[in-house]
Amino acid sequence: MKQSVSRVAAVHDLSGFGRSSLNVVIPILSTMELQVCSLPTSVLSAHTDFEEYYFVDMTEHMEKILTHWRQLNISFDCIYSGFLGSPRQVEIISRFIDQHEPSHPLVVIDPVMADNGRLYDTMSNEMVINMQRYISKADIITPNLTEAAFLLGEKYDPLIGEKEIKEWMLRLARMGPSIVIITSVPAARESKNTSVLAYNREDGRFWKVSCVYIPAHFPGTGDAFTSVVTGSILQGDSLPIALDRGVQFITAAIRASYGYKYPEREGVLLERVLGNLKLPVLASTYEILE
Ligand code: PXL
Repeated sequence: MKQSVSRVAAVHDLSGFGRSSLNVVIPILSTMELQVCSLPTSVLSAHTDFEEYYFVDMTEHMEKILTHWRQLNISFDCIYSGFLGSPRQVEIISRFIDQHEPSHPLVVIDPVMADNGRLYDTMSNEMVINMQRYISKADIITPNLTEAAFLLGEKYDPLIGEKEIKEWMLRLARMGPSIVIITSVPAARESKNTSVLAYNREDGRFWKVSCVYIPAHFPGTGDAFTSVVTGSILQGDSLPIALDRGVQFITAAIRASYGYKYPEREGVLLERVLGNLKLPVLASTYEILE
C-alpha cells in the first residue's frame, strides 16, 4: 500500500541555536504534511555565522545510520541534502542515492557552501570539487549566486546580467540536474529587487520570481527556501508555483522579523509564519524569461 504521506530523507546539519538547516527543514516539511527522516551530517552548538561554535562531524556515523535504515527497508519519495560535514560525505550520500535509484526518489541537492562571494568557515576546495561531482546525482539543485560561481569555477559578480545567468543555468544543467534554481540574484543596478531564476531542461523554459530587497541578512533563509520549494513540488505544484511559494514564504518571514530588534544571526521568526504554508498561492508573480 502507498504511504499516506510522502517521506523525505533530510541530509543536513543540526545546528542547535540559530534557525538554519534541520531546525528549519523539519518544521517546514512537517507543516507541508511530509514525513521527515533526518540524517545529520554534523551537529553544531550554533551555525557557523557565530564567531565560535562546537562542531561534531557525523561522517563516521552516517554509514551506520544508513545500514540500519536499509535493514528497516525504508523507501523514500525524496532525498534532500544541504550542508555537509566533510567532503567524504559526498561518497556516502551518493551511494545512498544510488541504492534508491530503482524507485526514482526526487533528489534535491542544495549545495550549501558559500554566500556573498565567500566559502563558509568549514568548507574547502575539496568540498567544492566533490560538490561539482555530486550535483550530477540531482534532479533539482538550488545554489545561491556564490555557490553557482564555485560550481562553475567562475568569478562571483553580484552585478551579473540575466543573459549570463541563463548561460550559467544551462551549464549547470549539463552537469546533471534537470532543474537548476539560482537564488540571491541581485536585480539590475537601479532596482532594489533580488530574484530567483530557474531553468527546466525538460521543457527548456526559464523562470524568474523577484522580490523587494530588504537590507538584512538572516542565515538559514536559503534552507527555508529550498525546503518550501521541495515540499511544494512533492505536493504536485508546477516549478513556477513552487518558486512563488518559496519566495513568498521567505519574504513573509523576513518581514515578520525585520520590525523587531534582535540579532539577525538568530534567523527569521519562522514560528510566526509557518501557518502561511497552509495557504494557497493567491497572487502569483512569476515571469517566464524569453
Ligand atoms: O544556512 C546554511 C547553513 C547551514 N548549516 C550551517 C551553516 C550555514 C550557513 O552559515 O553554518 C552549519
